[in-house]
Amino acid sequence: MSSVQNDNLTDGMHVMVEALKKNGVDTIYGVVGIPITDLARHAQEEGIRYIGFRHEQSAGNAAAISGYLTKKPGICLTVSAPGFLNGLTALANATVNGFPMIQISGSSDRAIIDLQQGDYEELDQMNIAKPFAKAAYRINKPEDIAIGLARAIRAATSGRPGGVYLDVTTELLGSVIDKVEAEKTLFKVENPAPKSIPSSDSIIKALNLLSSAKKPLVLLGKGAAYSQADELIKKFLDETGIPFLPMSMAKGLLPDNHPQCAAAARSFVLENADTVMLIGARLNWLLGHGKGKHWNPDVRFIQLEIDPKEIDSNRPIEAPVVGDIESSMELLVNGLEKVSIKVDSSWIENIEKDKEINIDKMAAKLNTITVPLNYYNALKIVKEVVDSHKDIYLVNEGANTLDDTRNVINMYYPRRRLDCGTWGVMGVGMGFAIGAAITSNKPILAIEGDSAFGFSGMEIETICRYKLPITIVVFNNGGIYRGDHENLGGGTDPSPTTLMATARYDKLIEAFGGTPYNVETQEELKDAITKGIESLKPTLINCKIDPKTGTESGHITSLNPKTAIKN
Ligand code: OXT
Ligand code: ADP
Ligand code: MG
Repeated sequence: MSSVQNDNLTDGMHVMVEALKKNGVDTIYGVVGIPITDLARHAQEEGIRYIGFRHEQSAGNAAAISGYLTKKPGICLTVSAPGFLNGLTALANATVNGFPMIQISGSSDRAIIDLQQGDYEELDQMNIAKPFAKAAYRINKPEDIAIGLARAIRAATSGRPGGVYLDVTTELLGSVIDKVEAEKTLFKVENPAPKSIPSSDSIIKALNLLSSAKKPLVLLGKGAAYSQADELIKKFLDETGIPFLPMSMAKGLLPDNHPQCAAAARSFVLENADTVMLIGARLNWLLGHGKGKHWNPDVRFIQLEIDPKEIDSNRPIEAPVVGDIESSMELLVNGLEKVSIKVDSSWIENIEKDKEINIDKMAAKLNTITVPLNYYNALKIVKEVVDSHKDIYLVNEGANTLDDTRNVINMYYPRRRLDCGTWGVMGVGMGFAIGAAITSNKPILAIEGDSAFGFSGMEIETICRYKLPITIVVFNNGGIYRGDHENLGGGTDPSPTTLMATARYDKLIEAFGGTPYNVETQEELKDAITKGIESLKPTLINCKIDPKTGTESGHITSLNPKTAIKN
């Protein structure tokens, strides 16, 4: 190692590792190179697990999802300029989704960067990171490392969590400091995400509003899942009998087959609820901004939210409860004895009726056999396997592959469904799968569109290198949305949405010693997924799907400019 380390002296790199250890960081996800290779080596030497990726975006996604699952910031380590930029998409995605993560990036010589004199991998990284991160800091002196890390940890985890950028210059990593002096600077951050207790007035107002409702609905978002207030949320719903609708990543907070779950009557409950209590969910595009034809125009809102700026963002919120969800739920549960919340029996009955209609429609799709398979009859098999492996983590991305999987596959435990989230971003798949496997030590099933898989597919080498229990199913319909589009210009080039339907994605994992399957029938799919999951070994299943099934953009066709849709 090039760094200084003798009896009296140490350097920035060693101090950084000590500061990370002191704060309980047990894993770093990254890609090494100048100037952070020795930092990764030394972290490993000191017992921090280092997971090396093939691309920084996946390392960042792994860090972000580990942050979501643990409430501790996931750490991503990147090299300067291009490595930093590769990781930045994941950092931005973490910020948009509210996942706590810290991207620590090496950077080149400030003096040269500031005069734009053309340094190796020159880039003014901190200023570029600022608009994409919740906060951005640079550490310039070794004696500031512990403070810099503390600022990053607090910013990532307190309030609405998010991605934090931490710039460490080559000079800092190599700068020498007296060991005793360095030791004195180290500390563990005390209570990084303090409780935020809502006012008692806001709790009373929320409960009163609920008690005046006839057709109440609780909308659970991934903020509720993140808060880990699972028992309190369950108690509140059990005691009040209010139906609930989970957003995608909140599925499983209470089991999807819970009698109060209204997922299969989504439109009906949104159109008809007279009072909606949002728990850790934003009224953004995924909820039609809380207005328009999918909403009861007279609906009254309660919102449990940690960020006061989120309140009234799209619709006026009559009863904001600003605080952390755990504290808020505790007060709400305790307040239940003082109010009478009665859900109209006709509301429950009508939800049941709507659910039954949709469940019958769904059953018809699941039970129709086609050759080749389509999304639904393939997902019927995935559903059966998940139903007998309820604790599994499900990673999911694509368009039809995403939307159909979300609706068909029941989740049974909190924080088990990990997907494209707020941005609908492709490329999170392998990073999320790896981050979830490392964090949970449990089997992971990734259901991937063939396009979606391509964004992070090379990480199957990472999966094999670390021998992770990840089973990947590629729904290969030969395209982005569909595989049967023509080149409108009549030329021989494939259309913009076309991919190779004949591709054998299973062959890729063979190169790295994983287990390949190529399947075309329900029986083959069931056998392959079951064996993959139970083997606890890296497995990739290429599942042929009819290129003619699927719709443009999955369930969000309507977001395309109207004239452009060619289904
Ligand atoms: O109530 P009603 O009657 O309305 O019925 C609803 C439910 O009640 C009912 N339902 C059920 N019925 C019975 N049983 C059960 N269990 C049940 N559950 C629900 O079903 C209906 C419909 O329910 P749904 O879907 O919840 O309702 P709705 O109204 O659609 O919900 C609205 C939304 C917005 C909440 C929901 O649709 C949603 O969450 N959508 C997320 C969409 C999303 O994020 N999509 C990803 C982005 S698409 C696109 O951008 C893609 N790109 C471009 C690109 C991206 N994204 N990123 C980057 C970095 N570069 C480029 C690309 C390249 S996707 C994509 C790749 C696509 O190709 P692939 O090969 O990967 O994938 P394939 O499409 O498979 O080929
Ligand atoms: P979804 O996509 O599932 O609807 P969003 O990401 O849009 O969820 O919303 C999650 C919301 O939860 C964010 O506004 C975020 O500020 C909030 N949130 C996150 N963690 C907490 C918490 N511990 N307490 C209260 N609110 C939280
Ligand atoms: Mg596809």
